[in-house]
Amino acid sequence: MLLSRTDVRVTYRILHLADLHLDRAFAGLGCYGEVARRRREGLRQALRSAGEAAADRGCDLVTLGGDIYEHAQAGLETGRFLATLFASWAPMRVAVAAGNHDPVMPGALWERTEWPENVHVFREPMLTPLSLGDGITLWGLSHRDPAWLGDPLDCDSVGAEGGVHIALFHGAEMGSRPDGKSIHGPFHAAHIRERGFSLALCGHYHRRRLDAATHLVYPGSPEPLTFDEDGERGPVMVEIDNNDRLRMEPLTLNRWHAVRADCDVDGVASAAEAHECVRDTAREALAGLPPERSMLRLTLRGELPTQVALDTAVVEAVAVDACGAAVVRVRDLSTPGIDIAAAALDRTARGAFAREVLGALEGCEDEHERAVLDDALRYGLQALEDVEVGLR
Ligand SMILES: [Mn+2]
Repeated sequence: MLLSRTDVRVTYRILHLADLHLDRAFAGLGCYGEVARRRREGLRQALRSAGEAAADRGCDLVTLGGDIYEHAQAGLETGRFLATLFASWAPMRVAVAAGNHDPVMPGALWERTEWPENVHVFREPMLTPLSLGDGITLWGLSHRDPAWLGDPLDCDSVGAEGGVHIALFHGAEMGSRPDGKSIHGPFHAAHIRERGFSLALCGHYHRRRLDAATHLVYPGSPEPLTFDEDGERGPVMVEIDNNDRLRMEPLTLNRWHAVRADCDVDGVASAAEAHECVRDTAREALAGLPPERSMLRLTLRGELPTQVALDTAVVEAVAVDACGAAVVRVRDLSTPGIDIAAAALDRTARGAFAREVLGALEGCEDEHERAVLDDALRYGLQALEDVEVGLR
């Protein structure tokens, strides 16, 4: 009896992640010592969890879209951690396209570490093919220095001979660049399909983006690295078949949370009243989240009467006490409730001071200089009114 062959596999499963930033210092977040160490261990845990999720879902391949570690901080031990973990994922394959934080340059872990057989590191700064079998080809490239500015999609069209083609690289999609985000590997999403790719698995932008129209995937950073990186995070699961059918599913696996909240201290009568307001805001902001793995940035807003002096460090401690967050950072953007125009009319030293600073402000075009003068006016008028000066 002839058996008809119906078991030809047509679906290929990939778990894609990027921008893990292993060994990050986290000082910019106000994380030091123990908390910073927990955050760094959390990044390693995120990679372990990604591998487990890939295995659970029957993935054939894990793709890494760059910035997996930070070159300046990462040591050989991080290379060993990666090599051991990747080896444990076999028979799943692992494909690496390095980014601007972990470029393939002399001394890079991608160069110094001995990688297990299931790992493929793309080393060229132009898209190079790796056959995945079943007519599917992965094209990857790596940044070779931290300031590479080439266009990853500046290449000939692929796919003239058929098959499914997937691109893997770290780059900045120019049609959707967030304000102020650095340009490393600039490209345009429209070129993905134009160059014959069914899909581009990318890294660089830390916010998740799955674009069904252009077939562009940014998984985002799997754990929040700044206060702006709020919301659900994790790798993206991609299924692609021989007929170019594509399905994308973002996974939410983050264990840490970044939260931003505004606290309105307008017109509070005392520091105690402001602190009460801070407590309420902090508790509300962290509702439902694990406080020991949450980082809160609290912004004070509103007009603060001059007799109320708020010390940022004290406000941070008050918020930590109230909500138990691992990290609280306070930004004081409140304005002093001082009638500056009236103060400038005083026939006192305070009036003379106000006139002097207002005069300097009038002729000042430099933004930084203006901010300094604004602070001088605020602190000076508080001090000369004989109230306690709260530093922000
Ligand atoms: Mn990054």
